[in-house]
Amino acid sequence: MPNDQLMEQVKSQMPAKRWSHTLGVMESACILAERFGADREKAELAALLHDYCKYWPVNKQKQALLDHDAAGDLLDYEAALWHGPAAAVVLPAETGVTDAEVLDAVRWHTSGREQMTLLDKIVCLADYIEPNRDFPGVNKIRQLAEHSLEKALVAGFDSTISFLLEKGQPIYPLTVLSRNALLHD
Ligand code: DGI
Ligand code: FE
Ligand code: FE
Ligand code: FE
Repeated sequence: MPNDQLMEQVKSQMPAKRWSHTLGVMESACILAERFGADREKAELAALLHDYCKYWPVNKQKQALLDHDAAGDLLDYEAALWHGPAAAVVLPAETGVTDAEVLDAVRWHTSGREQMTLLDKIVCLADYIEPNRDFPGVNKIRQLAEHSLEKALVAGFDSTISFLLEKGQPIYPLTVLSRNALLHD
């Protein structure tokens, strides 16, 4: 378990409900790390940190991205996509966490990326299936996660993409590229 001080610091960034979600992602990430042979400590740490900036005002998220030259094409898309990349750039100064694998898993937890690492996959999938999650199809994704990280993640991205289509929202191109890449992982 990461130290109490770091736990408290993350907790202080978010409302109670998001903290429960974070604890759920930590629990699921540990289970998936054991199941698929990833570093459990790193999976748990990335899960703890993944939504660090989720409740920051969007202008603060945007400023963090700009200050670190990390905005890329993100500002052309929904603000819902900014919190992972923003966390990845602010966490070293905010928390002292500098592990590049952990920061990458945080950075890519919403969209995925084309060559997802084992750790990226575990954090992204844990975010979908943690025990508090309840959306149509989540149990199917949990079932797939018993055996295949990739099949479960494709189902996760499919549910996000369907939801966005339903709402008439833009789909971030990297989300589609990640989903397609996972089909032949
Ligand atoms: O932060 P969480 O709620 O735990 O989960 P998340 O980081 O995976 O997703 C955050 C939000 O981002 C979610 O409401 C759906 C949205 N989202 C995910 N992928 C895309 C997206 N929004 C757009 N516009 N395009 C995407 O590709
Ligand atoms: Fe998130
Ligand atoms: Fe996610
Ligand atoms: Fe999350």
